[in-house]
Amino acid sequence: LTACGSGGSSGSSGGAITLGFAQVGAESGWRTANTKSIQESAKTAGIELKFSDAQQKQENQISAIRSYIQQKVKVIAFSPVVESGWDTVLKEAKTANIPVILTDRAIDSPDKSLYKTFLGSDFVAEGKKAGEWLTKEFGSATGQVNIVELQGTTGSAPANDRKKGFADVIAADPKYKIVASQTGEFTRAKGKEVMEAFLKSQPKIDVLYAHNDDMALGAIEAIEAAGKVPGKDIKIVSVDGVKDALQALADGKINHVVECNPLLGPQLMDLVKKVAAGEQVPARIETQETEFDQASAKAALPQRQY
Ligand code: GYE
Repeated sequence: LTACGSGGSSGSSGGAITLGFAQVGAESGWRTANTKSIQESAKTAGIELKFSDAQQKQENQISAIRSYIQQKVKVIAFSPVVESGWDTVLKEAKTANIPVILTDRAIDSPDKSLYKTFLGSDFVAEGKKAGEWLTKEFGSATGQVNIVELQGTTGSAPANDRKKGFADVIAADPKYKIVASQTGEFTRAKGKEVMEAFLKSQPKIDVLYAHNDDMALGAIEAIEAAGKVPGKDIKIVSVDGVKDALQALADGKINHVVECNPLLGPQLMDLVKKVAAGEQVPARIETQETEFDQASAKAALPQRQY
């Protein structure tokens, strides 16, 4: 046995910051990339990560947060599955003096003292970008433009905000009409299922707006199965920018993709260190992102990590 002089080698008790992270689930390619980014950057930053997957259920996230409070982690971070209903559990964290960081999705609580910062995208801006692409693409169309919309998880910030941003832009011209809009829960399977129903109930669909790529990719299967050509008979715009969607864009099956960056891990770990040290952090940190058309998707694909 060696003397204890070098210390610290026995792992977690050597002063490493413990972070409890309550993830939404594994519903999409975006989410998988986000989880990987968080796990890898925690490791790089020397932060001890306790990670849970809520399978898109708020009650699971609440119990994960409660267990992190009980375990006395140093910092809690989470991506809230829906916007409402967090005050009680966040007050419990506050009482226990555990700082909370929101990542990716916001909450609608007016009490801003319940969390230190919110790191993530501007989802209203993303919806607007999708709407702007559409109004350009169909600018010279003379008749009514029939739009179907696949919404994200009901009550989630990205579903609410992407719907709103898009609606605000297309409201400028009454020829744009959302003829059907339903949740596809941000998954491929549900996107396919709901698109099948849209294709049966709607005699004429000009364009699909999907709140994420996975639902668009599921919908493409439904469109092809119905004997139609995605990207031509029905134009498609979606949000995220995962590899499979950029490939579909390069292949002409999707027409436009608005990027939402899932690689939040490194920035999150910086914030964790700062709030653990009691430092002030900005109340809102926005992610930088772009948009893809066919040419830029082809250019981006070889280096795309997710
Ligand atoms: O767009 C979707 C995922 O909250 C931004 O959640 C995230 C969204 C993302 O399931 O693919």
